[in-house]
Amino acid sequence: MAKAAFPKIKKIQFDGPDSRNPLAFKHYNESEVVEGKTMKDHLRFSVVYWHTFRNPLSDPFGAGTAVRPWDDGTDSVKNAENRARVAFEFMEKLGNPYYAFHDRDVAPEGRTLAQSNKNFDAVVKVLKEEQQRTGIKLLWGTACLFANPRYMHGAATSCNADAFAYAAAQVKKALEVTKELGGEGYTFWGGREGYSTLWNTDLGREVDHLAQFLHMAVDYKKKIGFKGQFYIEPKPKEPTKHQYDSDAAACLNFLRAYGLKNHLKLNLETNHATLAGHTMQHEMEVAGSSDALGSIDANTGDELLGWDTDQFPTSIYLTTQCMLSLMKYGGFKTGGVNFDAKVRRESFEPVDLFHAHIGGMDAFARGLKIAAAIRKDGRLADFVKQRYSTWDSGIGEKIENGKTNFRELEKYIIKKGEPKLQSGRQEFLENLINEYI
Ligand code: XUL
Ligand code: CO
Repeated sequence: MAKAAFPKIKKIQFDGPDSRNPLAFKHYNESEVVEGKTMKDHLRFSVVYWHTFRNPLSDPFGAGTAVRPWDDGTDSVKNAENRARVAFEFMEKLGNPYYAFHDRDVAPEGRTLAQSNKNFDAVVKVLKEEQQRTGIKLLWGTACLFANPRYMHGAATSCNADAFAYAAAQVKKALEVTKELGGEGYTFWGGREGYSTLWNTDLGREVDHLAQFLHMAVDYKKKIGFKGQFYIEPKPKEPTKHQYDSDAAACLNFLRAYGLKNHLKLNLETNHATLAGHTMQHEMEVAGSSDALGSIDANTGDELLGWDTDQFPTSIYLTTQCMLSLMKYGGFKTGGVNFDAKVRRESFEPVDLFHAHIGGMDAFARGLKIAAAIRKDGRLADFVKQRYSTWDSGIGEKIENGKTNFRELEKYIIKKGEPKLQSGRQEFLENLINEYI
């Protein structure tokens, strides 16, 4: 094995809530059982390659600040192979069971597609070895269809058919690699699948193309026998002004309209939800109630900054909401808590990568424990059940079963008179949640 990249850092241990060791878990105890399942299996934590190992921590006003002593600064395959080993050293020490990548995060793009595929294969060989050595698995793979200038107008929704074809070829390879590495899923995030101005855009035609693209991916998945779950990841804007897969509801409408609903679930991201003017809880409920809750990209935005800051999640209120919705819909099947998050530009040292992930994992472990306690308490669920009780019998039951009509309802209400008013008890419920936070 190569020289250790994090020689001073030992395997991160669970030390318990009273520990003052910054490089220990206070709440994430992977073998602790909650509601009959270990924390490890509930949360299925995943580290993202693009932020954790590739983000230089630049912003529009300044150069990258990240200090990554193992990186020789070149775009060589050798450097990429070495970085892959470093990534696994990091993850082994952190103790996350999964990771995720884009094709171009792990290996440099070549001058031709054939060269890019060759570079990719070389690094995939290392990833495979490291997966076998450590037992860390691929949560999902994806292709970067937004960084190269050829995709400036989008990939599957580009005005140019050759750009579409290039993207298809790239996804074909990424699917093959994801299968080869035993990936449990594959994500489609529409990096530039949207528009910047409608003056030059045939919106209907572009959305049709996106559906054709996904149908071809579904066909190819079957052809190669890839069994992983497909996800679509909503985001309303950035980099484009408007993205077609803008939120969970828009994605579901698109998937249903084009006969894709059975083939893709949603990969929801907190900061994308807030950019869309929703909460993550809203997005998870929209997906969950349509049996489409697949995986989550766990991060958070900043209340005062209006863009996708992709910060690590630290709010216990947020993680509790996520875990309550997740558990309500039966937990992850193929997905996980994927930290699509980056350290901030000022946190440029390698150790900051550990602090960030430990914090995110502990925040979710607390969210899990709190959600389990709220579920055990039962008052929240009871309240919601009681709130809808008029639907459980009588006229409500008849309506739900499609056994009545407007004429009967008119007769019913003439006899019955005004509905009984009921309080929503929002403050009571907020207080109840705070009993557990
Ligand atoms: C971008 C984003 C992506 C996807 C994968 O905002 O979230 O990193 O998760 O392409
Ligand atoms: Co994401």
